Amino acid sequence: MSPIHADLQENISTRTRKKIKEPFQYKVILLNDDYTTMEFVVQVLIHIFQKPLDEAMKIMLSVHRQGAGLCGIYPREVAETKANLVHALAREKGFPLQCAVERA
Ligand code: TYC
Repeated sequence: MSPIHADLQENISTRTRKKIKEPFQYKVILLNDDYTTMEFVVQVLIHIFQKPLDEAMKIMLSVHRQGAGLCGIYPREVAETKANLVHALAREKGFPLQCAVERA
């Protein structure tokens, strides 16, 4: 490759790199309520958010005490899918559990 060609090549790839924008990430936040059982929330954290049991318990208790808590940060479609899954599972069991998705 000639030096001029190498220069051009570098400029092009530099410009290309600069243009790449990372996709926004989204937080899934679990909200407290008075009716959903602690056990169900722990199961949701284990099975939908892939948390180990000890961490799932900590997050659940923190939501119970503070009113809300972070379950994870994901690309938008993943965050929305997880939130929809939480709502669908909770409704199936008759629980009012809610979670929110917001830009990180
Ligand atoms: N507050 C609920 C109870 O006392 C437990 C709970 C925790 C519910 C976290 C929702 O996101 C939640 N049974």
